[in-house]
Amino acid sequence: MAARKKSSPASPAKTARASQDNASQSSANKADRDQRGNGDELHQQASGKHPSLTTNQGLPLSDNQNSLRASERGPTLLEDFILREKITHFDHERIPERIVHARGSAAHGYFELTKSLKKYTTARILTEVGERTPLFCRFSTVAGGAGSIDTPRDVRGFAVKFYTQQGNWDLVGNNIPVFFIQDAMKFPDVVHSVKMEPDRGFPQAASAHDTFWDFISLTPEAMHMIMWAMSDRTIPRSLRMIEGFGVHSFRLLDARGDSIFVKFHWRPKLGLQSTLWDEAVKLAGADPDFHRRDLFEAIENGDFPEWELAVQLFTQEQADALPFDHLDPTKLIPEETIPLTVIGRMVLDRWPDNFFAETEQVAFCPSHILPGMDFSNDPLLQGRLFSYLDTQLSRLGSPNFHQLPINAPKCPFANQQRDGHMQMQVPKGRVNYEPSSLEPTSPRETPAGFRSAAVAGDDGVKSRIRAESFADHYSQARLFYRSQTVPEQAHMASALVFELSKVATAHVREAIVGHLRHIDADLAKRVANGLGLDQLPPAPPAAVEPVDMPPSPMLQLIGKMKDTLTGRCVGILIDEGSDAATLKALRKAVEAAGARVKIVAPKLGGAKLSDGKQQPADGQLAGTPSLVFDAVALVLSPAAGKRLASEAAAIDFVRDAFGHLKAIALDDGARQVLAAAGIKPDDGVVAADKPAAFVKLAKTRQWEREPTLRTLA
Ligand code: HDE
Repeated sequence: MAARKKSSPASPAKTARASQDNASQSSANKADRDQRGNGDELHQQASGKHPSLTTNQGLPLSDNQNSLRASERGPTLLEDFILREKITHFDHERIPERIVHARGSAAHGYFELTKSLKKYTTARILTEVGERTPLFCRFSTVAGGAGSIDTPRDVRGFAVKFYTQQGNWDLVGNNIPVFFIQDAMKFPDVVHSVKMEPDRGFPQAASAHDTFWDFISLTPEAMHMIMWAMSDRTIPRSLRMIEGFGVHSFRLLDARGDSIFVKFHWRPKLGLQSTLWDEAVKLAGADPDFHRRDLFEAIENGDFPEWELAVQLFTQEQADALPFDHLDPTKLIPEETIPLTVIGRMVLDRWPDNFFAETEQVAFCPSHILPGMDFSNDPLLQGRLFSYLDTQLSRLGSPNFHQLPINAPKCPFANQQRDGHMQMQVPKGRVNYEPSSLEPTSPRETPAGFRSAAVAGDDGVKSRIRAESFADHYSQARLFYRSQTVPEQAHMASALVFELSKVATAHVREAIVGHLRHIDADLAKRVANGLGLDQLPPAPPAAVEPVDMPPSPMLQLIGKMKDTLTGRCVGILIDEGSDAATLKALRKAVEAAGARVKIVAPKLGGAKLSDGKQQPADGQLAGTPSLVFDAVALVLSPAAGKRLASEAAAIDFVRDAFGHLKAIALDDGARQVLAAAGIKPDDGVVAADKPAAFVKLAKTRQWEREPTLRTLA
C-alpha cells in the first residue's frame, strides 16, 4: 500500500495526462455507474426497499465494490478502513470445529407431552400434558470433519436442546443405545483411533483403518457397540428415519426427592430405514449433503419429521435384578425386559435461519438438566459432565457463549457471574455478589430450584478400578447379533469383512476375529472366510464367559421398518415422447401414498410428453442417479428407450436401483434400458401401468433379491 502523492504544480505534459486520466476516470465511473445502476434496479425489482449497507459501526457506505486506491491503477491505501474491516472480519469467520460430531444438521421444533410423569418428577416439561416446549435438534456424524460426507459408516449424534420454563434441558444422545467404552478416561483414545491417522492425515470420516481396529482389538468392552456399528444402523437412509437414545441411565425425582431411573428413547414416526453399503458409498459422491438436503427439503415441503419420546423407568430393585449393570454404558436394557412408555412427541418444523449462528454455535451439554432430574453414576456420563463445557469454552471462545441466541434459555435467567470476553448483557446496579442486602431485586436461591438426589454412596475405597459388574463384554454383543434377521446378520458379517479388509496389519484383523468367536462361532467363521484366513485365530481370554440371553426382536432394524412410502421420494425417468397418462397415474399413486415424486430427464428442461406438453425435470440424469430415490420408474417411448439403452447414466440409473433392492416400474420402451443393463427382471420389477402394484413394492426393499446379486459374507 502507498501513501497519496503530494500535489505539485502541473507541467503541460502532466496536465495532458491528467486530463486523459480524468477522461478515462469519468468513463470508468460511467461504466461503473451503469453497472451499479443496473444492479440496483435489479435489486429493487427483487425485493423493494433495502436498508443502507453500513460498516459495523453503522457508517453508511456508498461503494461496496472498490477499495480505495491512490489513483485509478495505483496501489490500495492503508487508509481504507472499510476494506480492512471487511477483510479482517472475513479472516476470522471460522472457529474450531467440534473435535467429534463436527458435521451436523439441525432444525427447530417443539416437544409436546402426551403422558404425564407427575408421579415421578417435578420437571415441568414431563408433567404438563399438551404443553409445547420449543427445541433445537442437531444430528451429526462423529468421526469426519465439518466438511465431510453425510453417509459414512458412523454413529449419528442426536442432540436435543429443550428451552423449558425451568431452564434448558439438553438430551445429548446417539442413534445407538450403547457406547464403545465404559470409562471417560478412554474417550480421547477411542476418538484418536477412529479419526484420520496423525502421520498421514487420512482416512477422513471412516473407521475402516488400522488405528481404529487396533484400539478395538485391545478393548473387548467395545464389542457390543461394534456389533451395532457394523449393522445398517450406521448407514441410515435419512436422519428422519433414525432412533435416538440417551444411552445412560438418568434419574427422575419427585417432590419428596424420591427417585427412579430412566432411559430415554426417540422413535421416528417414519420407521427406521437404512441404505445398503454400496449405496452409501456411491451416495457420498453423488450427494455429499444427502442427509442435510433430505432434512431441509422435508421441512421446506411441510413434511415435518416427528419422533416419539419414550422412557424406560425402573427402580433400584429392578436394576439390582438385571443380569448386568445398568451403569455400564456398553449395556442396554432390552425393551422386552423393561418396556417403553411413550410420553410425548417431537416435531421439527423450522430450518435454521443461519447455519453458523445456530447449527454451528449451538452448545449441548449433558449437565443441562432440570429440577426433578439427576444423573446416575455411569462413569462415562460422569466424564461427559465435565467435557462439554470445557470444549465449548475453547470452541466458542468465551465463557459467555450461553448468551448467544441459540444457547440462551428462553426463561428468565440471572446470577452474579460477570464480565469475560464478549459479554453481551449490561448488568445493572452495585450488587454482583450473593448474599446481599443492598438491592431488593438481585437474584436469590429458590426452594423450587435444582436439588441432587439424596442417594447414599457405597462405602468403597478410593481407587482407579473397573467394577466387576462391568466385566461381561460379549453377552450383549451376542444378544444383538442373534436378534437380527438373516439379511441383517449377513450385512454385519460383510461390513466386518469390508472394514477389516482395509486393515493392513494382519495381527489386528486376526485379533478381531478372535473376539468374534466369543460372540457367535458362525459370525467368526464368516468373517474369517471373507478375509481368507485358513484357520480361526484363537479367542482371547474372556473375563466372564458370555451367556445366551433370549433374543430381542426390538433390536432389529428391518423389524422396525414400516411398510410405507410416507416421507420417501420416488424418481421417474422420462425423455421425449414419454407416455403422459402413465406418468400421471404413477405420480398420483405415489403421492397418494405420501411420497414425493421427482422427475429426471436427460435435459434439465425436461421433455415433451406424448400429449405434446412440456414436462420440466427436477434433475438432470447424469447428476441425479437413482441412489437418491427410494424407488424408481422409467417411462420411455420406444425411441427414447433405444437411445438411453446406450447411455451410461441411464444404465447406471436402473442397475443401481436394482442393485440397491429398490422397486422398479417400467414401460415397454424402458425395458430396453433394463436389458442393456443386463438385468433379468424379478418380482420387484413391475409394469409402469400398474401403479398400485408399484406402490406396494416400493414401500419396502426387495430383500429376496439380495442373495441373487452379491456375495455376502
Ligand atoms: Fe459426546 N462430546 N462425549 N457423546 N457428544 C461432544 O461436545 C464426550 C458421548 C454426543 O451436536 C463434544 O460440544 C465424552 C456419548 C453428541 O453439538 C465433547 C464422552 C454420547 C455430540 C464430547 C462422550 C455422546 C457430542 C464435542 C465420553 C451419546 C454432538 C463437541 C465420556 C449419549 C453435540 C461438543 C452437538 C459432542 C465429549 C461420549 C453424544 C468433546 C468425553 C456416550 C450427540 O465435549
